Order: sequence, then C-alpha cells, then structure tokens
Amino acid sequence: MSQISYGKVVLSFFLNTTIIGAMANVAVAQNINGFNITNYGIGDFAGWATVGGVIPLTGDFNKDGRTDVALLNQSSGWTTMPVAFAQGNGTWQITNYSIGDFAGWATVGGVSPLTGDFNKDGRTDVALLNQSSGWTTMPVAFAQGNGTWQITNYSIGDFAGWATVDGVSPLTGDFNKDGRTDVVLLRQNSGWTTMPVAFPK
Ligand SMILES: [Ca+2]
Ligand SMILES: [Ca+2]
Repeated sequence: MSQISYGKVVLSFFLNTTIIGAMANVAVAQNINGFNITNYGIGDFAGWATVGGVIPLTGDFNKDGRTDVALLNQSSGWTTMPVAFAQGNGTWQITNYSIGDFAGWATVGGVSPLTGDFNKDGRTDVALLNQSSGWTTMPVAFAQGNGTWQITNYSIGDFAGWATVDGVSPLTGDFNKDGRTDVVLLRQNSGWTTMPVAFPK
C-alpha cells in the first residue's frame, strides 16, 4: 500500500466521484421504456359499470399497495358497492358487498363522493358530501379490506351548510399530517375569506 502514488489516489478519487455522479444522474433521469399491456376479464363488473349513474372510484381498498376500482351507483336500485381488486398482473378479483343505507344516500342529488383514508388504516374509504342542502352529516363507507364496508354517519356541524354554497369545491388531503384524509372547502366564487377544513377525529 505504501507504493500507491499520489496520481493513483487522485485517479481513484476521480473515478469514484464520476461513477457516483453517473449513478445519481441515472436515478434522477430514470425513465420508462414504454408500457406492458394486459386485458383480462372482470366478469359481472363489466356490466355493472355500464349502469346509468354509476361512478367509478379508485383507491387501495384492501391495503395491498395496489390501486383498485369501486363502482358507486348515484342513480338508484343498488344496495352494494362492487370492487375490482387489482391482483398486480392485470387480473382482477371482484367483490360485491352491501353498503346498507349508504347506497340510498349516494343517490341524493348534489352528493359528491370523496375518496381517502379517513381512519388511517391504510385502506381507502368513500365519503359522501352533500353539496345541495338538507344534510348535517358526512357519511363514510370504511373499507374493511375484503370488499365489505362499515358505514358511519357523523355530524359535520356548520361544515354541512358551507358545502352547499355556490362555487364551493371540496378537496381532500392530509392537512395536519395525522395519516387521516381531511376535507377542505375552497370557494371559487367571491365572498369567502376562509377555507374550512373537516378533520376526522
Ligand atoms: Ca388494492
Ligand atoms: Ca381507511
């Protein structure tokens, strides 16, 4: 080791920093090389998706890290909320479990479905915010992970009325970093100076 020359040390340092620099560049400039296309069956889910008033919602409803697709019927006649659970290879596993009273609430005019993990269990849930009038609550269908849902319907106080004001857009996000999705009301007509938040507790 005593034979290592100053020049070799400099060369080694140069090569190492160059290689590390090149690796950093590769990480920053990472790209894709196209798409792998799949096209697998979804059974009854295909027909359900064609029903009038059905809204597709995305989220990880079973906390496996893969985004799934749910169908919420905002017209009438359904008592369930089907889910196509992504299997990761382009195939899907279909469930179709009851959502109780939530099904009827979803059909009320002016109701907007909002997705998020409102209870921090890692599974995406679905909330219903009524932007017309008459409600004092914001129902939530909590995903249980196996395609079933647990329904709650808690008061949101003044927030319910504010949601019905013209020009109000509901936005979801974790605004206090507690792991639970919150709901914000941003008014895009003039007249408000505030931005209300509903934090799940
Ligand atoms: Ca999933
Ligand atoms: Ca959840």
